Amino acid sequence: MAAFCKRIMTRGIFSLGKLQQCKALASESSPTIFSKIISKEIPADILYEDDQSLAFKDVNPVAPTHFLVIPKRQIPMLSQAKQSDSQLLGHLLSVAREVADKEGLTDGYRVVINNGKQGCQSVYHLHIHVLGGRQMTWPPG
Ligand code: TR5
Repeated sequence: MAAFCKRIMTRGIFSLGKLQQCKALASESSPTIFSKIISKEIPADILYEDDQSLAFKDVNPVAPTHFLVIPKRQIPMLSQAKQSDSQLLGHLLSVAREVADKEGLTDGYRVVINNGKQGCQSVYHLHIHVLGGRQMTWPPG
């Protein structure tokens, strides 16, 4: 699909429907602000880093403790993760637990992945939200 999109967008021969699909694909697979945080072009409050992952404080926290765990390799969203990403996905959860411990979230915390439009995802680089330091409610909005 990506090669097809490149072809029709560079040649300018396309149907409107296909163009919309290609634009959506482009925004979901393009590097995001998180790539610049990984490369340190943009500063972030980094809590943990290893060769596969990074954890940093959310710039717009919705809880007293709110940090994100991301893979360094860009997977746009959970629904695009492959079977071969299983180890990495497990690792991200493990990092979330380790950083939550370090941040002192001893009374519990919430782990969230927003996926796609209806999941309210705004940055198309897979990330795990970890929220804590206050009583959560259910269901979420
Ligand atoms: O809505 P989703 O699940 O995609 O979450 C994206 C999260 O990224 C939001 O909670 C934002 O507050 C957070 N975010 C966005 C930016 C940003 C960030 N966290 C840390 N640092 C950030 N920078 C430097 N720039 C952002 N645009």
